[in-house]
Amino acid sequence: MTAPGLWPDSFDFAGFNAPIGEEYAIDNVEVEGEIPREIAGAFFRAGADPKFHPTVAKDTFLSGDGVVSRFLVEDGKVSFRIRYVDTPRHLAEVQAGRALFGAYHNPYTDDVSVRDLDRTTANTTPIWHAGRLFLSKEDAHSYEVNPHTLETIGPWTYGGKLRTLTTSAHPRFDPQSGEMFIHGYEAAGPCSRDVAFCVVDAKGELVSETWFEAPYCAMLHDFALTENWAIFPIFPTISEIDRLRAGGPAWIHYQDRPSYLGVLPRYGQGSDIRWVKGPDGLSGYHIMNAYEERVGDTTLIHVDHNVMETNIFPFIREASGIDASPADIRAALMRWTIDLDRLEDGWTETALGPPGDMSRTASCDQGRPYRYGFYANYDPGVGPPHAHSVVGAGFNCLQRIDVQSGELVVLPLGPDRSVNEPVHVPSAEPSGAGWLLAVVDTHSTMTSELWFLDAGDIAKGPVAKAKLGRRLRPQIHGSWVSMDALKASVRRPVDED
Ligand code: V55
Ligand code: FE
Repeated sequence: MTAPGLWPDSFDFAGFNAPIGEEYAIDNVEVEGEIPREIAGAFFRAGADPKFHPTVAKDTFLSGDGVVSRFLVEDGKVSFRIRYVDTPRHLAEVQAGRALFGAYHNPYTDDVSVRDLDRTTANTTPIWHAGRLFLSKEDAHSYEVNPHTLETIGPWTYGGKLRTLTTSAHPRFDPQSGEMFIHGYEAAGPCSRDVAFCVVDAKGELVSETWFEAPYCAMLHDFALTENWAIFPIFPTISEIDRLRAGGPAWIHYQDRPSYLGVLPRYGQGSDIRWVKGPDGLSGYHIMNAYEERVGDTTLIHVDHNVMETNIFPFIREASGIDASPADIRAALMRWTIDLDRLEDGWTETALGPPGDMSRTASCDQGRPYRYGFYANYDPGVGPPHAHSVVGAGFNCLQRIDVQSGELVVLPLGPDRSVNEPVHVPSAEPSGAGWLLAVVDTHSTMTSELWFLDAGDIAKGPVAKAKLGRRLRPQIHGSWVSMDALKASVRRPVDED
C-alpha cells in the first residue's frame, strides 16, 4: 500500500485521485441486473497510480506509475484484476523504496542513478493488436503485457526494427485490413521535432517507418486516419530543451503561436508531408474519427475532435502563465474540414456538439463516413466538480452524438458520479447498436462500478452493473478485446492457477 497523508496538496492526489498502490484480483464481482450474454471479452484499462511520494513539490496525475486492469466478462459473470506495469522505472523505484524519477516529461530532473533507464510509466492506453496486449505512453516504446496474467513481458520494438525512440498511446486501426498505424513524436529524443509514422500489418509485422519534421516539438498526442490519409494535429503546447535542462516544466502552451494539420498519404514518405496552417493558441487531445468525402473532382477530409481555446491541463496552463478558469474555457466537438486541392486555404470549422473528451465510435466506423460517436462531458448543471480524472473535474455525462443529424442523447449521472472513458462492444445482431461499457465512480461511497449500457439507448441507464465495492483510481484509456480474440492471443495463461 502507498503511504497516506504525504501526497502533494492538489486534486491530482485527492478524492478518487488518492493513490491506492494495491495489486489484487476479485473472482466474482457482484452483478446487479442481467449482463447481455453476447458481451464476452476483456475490458482492459490503463491507469496511473503513484507508488512513492514524488520527488518534486508539484506533480501531475499523468506521471503516476502505470497500472493495467482487466474486467473479464463471460456468461453474465465478471472478474477483475489489477497490477502494476513492471517497467524498469517501477522496478527500480520498488528496489530503492522511493521515487527516483523527477518531474513529468523531464528526464533532467531524475536521480543520476537512473539516468540511462527508460523513464516511461506506460500508463496511458492498453493497445491490442495481432494477438498481443501493449501498455503505452507517448514518451517511450510500449510494454507488452500478458493479457491473461497481466504480467509485464518487456518493451516492444518489433524485433529491434523500430528506429523511433517513442511510439504514442494512440495508434489507429484500419478495421478492414487489420493494419495498425502508429506515430511517435520526439522520435530522436527529448524536444526533437522528428515524428515517426509506422505501418504495422495485420500479423503484427512492422512494414514501414518514415519520419517527418513537425513545425515545433508539440505534444502530439493523437492523430487522425482515413482510408488514404494520415492527419497530424499540431497545437502550440511546446517543449524546449533549454527549459528542460534547467529543470523547468516540459510543456508550455503558447496562445500566440499557430496550430497546424500535417497531411500525409498513409503509405507515403515523411517527405510527402504538407502543412495546413490554422488559428493561434488552440488545443486538442483526442480525435473521435476522420473520413474522406469526394465532392466533384476534389477530396475533402473531415476530422472530428474536441477543440479548446487553450490547453485543458491546469498544470500546463499554470506553467504557461495562462489564467483561465475551467468554466470559462471555450470548447466544442468540432469538425475540421480540409480540401486536398486547396490546403493553402486552411480548414473550415463546423461545431458538431457540446465539448467533452474520451470519444469512441464503433471500431468498424473508424476512418469512414459514420453516424454515431460517444463521448463524456462535464456539465456544471448536473453537479459540482469532483477531484477525478486527468482534467480535474470528472465527467458527469455520457453522450451519443449523431454527427449526421446533430441529435444528441445524454445520460446525466447526477451530482455524485463521474464516468470514465467507455468502450464500445459490437452486437452480433445486424441491426444492433452494440453496447457501451464504462466505469462509473460514486463519490459519496468512494466505490467504482462497471456499467453496461445499450449503445442505441444510453439515456435509459445501465442494463447491468458490476459493483466492485471499492475505489479504482480513474482510468486513462481502455480497450475492448472479444473473448475470441483473447483466446487467440499469442500469449498463454501460463501462470494462471
Ligand atoms: C495525456 C495523458 C498522458 C500523457 C499525456 O490524455 C497526455 C492525455 C496519462 O498520460 O502523458
Ligand atoms: Fe489519450
